[in-house]
Amino acid sequence: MTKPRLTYFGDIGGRGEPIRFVLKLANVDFEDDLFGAKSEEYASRKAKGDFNSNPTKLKGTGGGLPVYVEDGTLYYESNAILRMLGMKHGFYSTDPATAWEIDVCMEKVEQVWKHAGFTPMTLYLVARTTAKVDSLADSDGEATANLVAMYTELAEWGEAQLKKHGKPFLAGTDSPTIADFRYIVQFSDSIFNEGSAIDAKMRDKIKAMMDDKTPDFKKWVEDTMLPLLKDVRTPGILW
Ligand SMILES: N[C@@H](CCC(=O)N[C@@H](CS)C(=O)NCC(=O)O)C(=O)O
Repeated sequence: MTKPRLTYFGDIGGRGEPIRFVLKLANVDFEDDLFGAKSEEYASRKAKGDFNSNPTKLKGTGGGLPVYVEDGTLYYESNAILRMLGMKHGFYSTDPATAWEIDVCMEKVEQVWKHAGFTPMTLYLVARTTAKVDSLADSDGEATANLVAMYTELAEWGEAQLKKHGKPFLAGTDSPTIADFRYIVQFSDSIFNEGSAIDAKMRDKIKAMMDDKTPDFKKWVEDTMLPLLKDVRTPGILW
């Protein structure tokens, strides 16, 4: 039987890494189909329509990553994939109110990103590496301001969740769910990652903001989630 296959960028955690956490923690034998975001392989496979599940190619019917293939079916939309796999492997809930709590956390990440393919992390890094391209330059500090605003909003929102529930995990559960996996990646890959493409000065700035404003959330990152994920994090991720 063909193994399930998850296709995503190898250098970015983003929307793919939370799905890997589920698969790895559930000991699923899957093919981790990775390539660089700027690789030839990505460009040619995308041009061939490899990631598009819908022959009409209508906008909103796939084409972006990640995609997940199991038993010949290609699944797209990261949160929908997480729900399907979370349900299958015990990281979602059959209780409607808890499912809502979990969904709200996952939606928060997409809301903050405005559902865009290019996140504030991407734009911050692009502004730094291609500063000579005028339209992307961060001369007025817009990309930096957006990055700090994104982290502040996510951390404050996470802090409020933890305070509201008084439980170890974000959606008010006693065990980790896809809500935690979806949320942590923005912190575990970019801020709490020595090898991150985000510079150390910025990482320290965000950590200081968390010390100051969101201490419970910082504890959730450092004491709850990082130890839980230490054996399943993908090496080499840059943000
Ligand atoms: N709503 C989709 C968004 C997919 C998406 O935009 N993915 C980005 C990477 S995180 C991507 O593939 N961008 C490049 C492209 O669409 O060519 C999801 O959550 O899966």
